[in-house]
Amino acid sequence: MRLVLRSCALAVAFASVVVACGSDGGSGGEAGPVRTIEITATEYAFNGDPGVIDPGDTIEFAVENVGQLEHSLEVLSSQGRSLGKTERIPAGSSAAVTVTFDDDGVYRLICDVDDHLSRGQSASITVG
Ligand SMILES: [Cu+2]
Repeated sequence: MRLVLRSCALAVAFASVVVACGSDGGSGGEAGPVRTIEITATEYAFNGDPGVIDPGDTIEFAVENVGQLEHSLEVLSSQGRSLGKTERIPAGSSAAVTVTFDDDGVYRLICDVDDHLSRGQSASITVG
């Protein structure tokens, strides 16, 4: 019982720190600086160099479709939860999606257009 009470007090203290930081910041964004990673999409692959991504990093994936078909880029957590995705990108066009990686883990980039994922259009990104 004492443990439960103690963890509640900690949670309240942490929440008030977060609120204080938010009101001081003023710039609106709660995450760190955004870094852009350029990705190309084609049939049926993603190419690009994600470099090193640490927990807490906010990444903009700038996706250029250099293939002949529509593609998209969706980021999935290690639990398979969608963290964000671009719209469908016509051939020759570009789109971007911004994702914050909160935790260590292996994340996936997939294309959710038609059967592209089953054709192998995915990549993995290791964070931390
Ligand atoms: Cu695709």
